[in-house]
Amino acid sequence: MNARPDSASAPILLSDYRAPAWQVEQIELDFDLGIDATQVRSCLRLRRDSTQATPLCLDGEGLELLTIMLDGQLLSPDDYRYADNVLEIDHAHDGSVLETRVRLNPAANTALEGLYLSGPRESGFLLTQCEAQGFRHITFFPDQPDVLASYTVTLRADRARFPVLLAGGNPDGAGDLDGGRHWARFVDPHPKPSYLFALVAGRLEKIGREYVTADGRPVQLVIWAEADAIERCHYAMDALERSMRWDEQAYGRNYDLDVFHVVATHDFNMGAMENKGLNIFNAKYLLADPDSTTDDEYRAVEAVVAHEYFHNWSGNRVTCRDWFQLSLKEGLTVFREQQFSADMNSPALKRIEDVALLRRAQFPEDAGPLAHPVRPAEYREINNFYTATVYEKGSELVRMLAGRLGQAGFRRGMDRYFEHNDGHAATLEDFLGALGEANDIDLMPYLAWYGQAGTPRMKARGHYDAAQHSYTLTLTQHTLPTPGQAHKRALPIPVKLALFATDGRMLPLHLDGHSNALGDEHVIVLEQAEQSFVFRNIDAAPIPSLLRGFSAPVILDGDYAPTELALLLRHDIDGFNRWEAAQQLASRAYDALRDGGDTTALTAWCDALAELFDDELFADDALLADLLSPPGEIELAEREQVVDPARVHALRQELQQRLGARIGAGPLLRRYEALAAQTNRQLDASSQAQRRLKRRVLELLALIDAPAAHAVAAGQYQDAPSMTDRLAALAVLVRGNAPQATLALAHFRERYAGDPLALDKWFSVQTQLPGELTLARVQLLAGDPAFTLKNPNRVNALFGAWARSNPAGFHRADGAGYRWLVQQLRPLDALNPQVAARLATVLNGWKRLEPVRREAARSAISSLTTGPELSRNLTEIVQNILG
Ligand code: 0A1
Ligand code: ZN
Repeated sequence: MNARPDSASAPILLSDYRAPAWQVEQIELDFDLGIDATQVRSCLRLRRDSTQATPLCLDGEGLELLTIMLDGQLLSPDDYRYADNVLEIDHAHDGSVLETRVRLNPAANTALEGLYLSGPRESGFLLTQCEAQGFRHITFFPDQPDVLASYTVTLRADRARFPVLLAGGNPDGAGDLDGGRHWARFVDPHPKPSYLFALVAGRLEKIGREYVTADGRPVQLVIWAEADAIERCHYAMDALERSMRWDEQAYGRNYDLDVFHVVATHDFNMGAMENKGLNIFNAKYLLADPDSTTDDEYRAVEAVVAHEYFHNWSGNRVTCRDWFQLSLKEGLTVFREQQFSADMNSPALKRIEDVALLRRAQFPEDAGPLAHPVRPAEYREINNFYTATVYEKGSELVRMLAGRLGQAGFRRGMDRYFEHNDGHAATLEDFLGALGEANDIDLMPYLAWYGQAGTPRMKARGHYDAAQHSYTLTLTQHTLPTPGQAHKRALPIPVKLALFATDGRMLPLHLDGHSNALGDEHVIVLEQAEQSFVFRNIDAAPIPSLLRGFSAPVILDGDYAPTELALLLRHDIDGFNRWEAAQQLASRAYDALRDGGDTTALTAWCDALAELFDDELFADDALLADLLSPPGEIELAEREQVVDPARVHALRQELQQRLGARIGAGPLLRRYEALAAQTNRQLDASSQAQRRLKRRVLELLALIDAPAAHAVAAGQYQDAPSMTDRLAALAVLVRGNAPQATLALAHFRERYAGDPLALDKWFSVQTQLPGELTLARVQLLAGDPAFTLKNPNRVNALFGAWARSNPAGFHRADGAGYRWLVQQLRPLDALNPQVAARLATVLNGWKRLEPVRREAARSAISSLTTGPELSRNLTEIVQNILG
């Protein structure tokens, strides 16, 4: 239903939750599949909660109702009402069987929610997306996650047009029908909520593998894709097998059906979907080969395959009571994936990558008008709440709990959580309760984290008392108000710490209140607004290494001298905190450039990194690449009261120039050549690390000797054996507006014309043109024949990459960027409200822009509040952003 921004529908409140009056014990679904017309017959066996007098109400959106039968009787319109997306039926009782028939038009479904067509009508295939509320676009049903039913699904279709028929659950027969048609049936033995239903039908190829679970169940693993992509699914198959083994070993969780299907589509609103037994993936997170996939994308494929697989327990076997509990499955599953990826790759690099994402995507969300708690108290459109806060901050909260319990305790708690809630729709209280009870610890104080928006700011101040040989660490916390939450409370903040002597040694910790020595690393918990911790037997003022491994999602003000940060950067053995010291030092160097005057931090940052760069004993190329990267423009902007994105960009460029100059063009070039001599397309850690450092070295070189770097990049582009090297070179050419860029872009376009995922990169990379040049290029690309608003990946590759990854290019002082983006939002919203609403969130930070841009952004966003109606999705985002 459409709504005007000024007449928004009433919000849904967590406090209004009531257990459903009607349950569905069993659902039989019959699909008669066609591209323009699909008929769905659904048969529900109902259970009524006798304590509630509520009439039977089923959700249904955009359904063409054909017939309704209740207990074998055809209903007349007097017996039901279908209005405002609710079907209300009279005379149903406990044990009633309700049969409805509806007709759908999948080809007309551009919102990609419910049943839709992926690809051209002649050759594309049909598929479903039901989370969060897509099932109501398929049939009438109480479409909420606390209604768990057993599914029997029968698909019928023309055999030539739809040779492959799939649904979730185990196969339960298939055969021919008259007239060139065929059928297939699937039965899911595990009751599930409607959002986990899925079907797929069309011409698809497969790769398969047999897997035997730790408890001895043989499982057919099958990945399906269109013919031109199927050979690019082998990496995902390996990743799936690794994920299944890991979940058995790390959590004792076995797979529970005889088949596990995975399908790739190019038309998908999100990353992937964990439908029971039939995962559906955005092709971007499933297909991989060295010629078209970068190293970062390989890791993303592995992570998303694992994430969806892990949902089988954290989400499917134990699901959510209501959508407010979304982080119960998402935060937990992100955390499980992060653990898995850390085990498969480098733990330090994974942590750096995840924290960088948190800071880039979640901290700004938490600091702006869209801030919301990990468990929101209200929403209007649930699809707007698949956010970095629910996912990434949600994962950080699980990490804190896991840290509090220790490895064995967390496993004990998770075992209890899965056992006690298996087959149920649970809440965050159930989760914290199970973890706590299994360990005899009250974890309920951590619930406050789930209900409070905003990133806590923690200050640390140290005082050394030479006479007492003691060091007092005083921690304070404060969280700024967020929309609807003026007053914040103190949260339990676990701070993992170590103390370093000035020679780089870690000191043994003797903390007041603890009789025994604590080793050289310990977790203290800040529970109040201010608390002090006293360490004894300390012979000289130490340097604290705080929040090791990023033990809590807070913003730390550590009051360090630049030399202290430089010491941690050299000596900390916690890889994450080493990087963190470099980030802090770079931020201070940035402040120095911005404010003029004292350049101690800038010098300390450059010197420390130049020393590491030259240190032949420092062998971790990937970590070195990350150490050499200052915080991104979005993170640096978060430090400013008033943001001028062009100035942030210029200062960050200057910062990197200073670093490049300090290391020197000669050493950079020599290092580049040494790394380039090892070039290959292997995926092992050291080959990936070599490519990562090579890219960083080339980027630094481009800032101090552009002609030399561009010549090198042009050569690298031509000779690159992998997409990682090719795209890195192309990005350097485009960002530097190098003369060689034109030819390389033309070559790339031609070479990858038939590969949508590679073509997305061609669109994205050009959004990185510097400054004023960007908008004209983005406009030109929007008119390219390969551009379409109908494909979410393409929209994100162009508009998303422009607005998110090139702030200086997007935030033009004349406001032309905002006006043009807003113009695109209207037609996009008419096609696909989810994608439009998500894209609109790029304007989240407008209130902190400098006055000229702020006014331009406000006026552009406000223009959406008049004129033709917007979707509920976009309406909610626009209203909240305007505040
Ligand atoms: N549960 C999926 C994410 C997802 C959410 C909504 C979707 O459609 C609107 C699709 C996917 C996950 O966490 O992977
Ligand atoms: Zn998920």
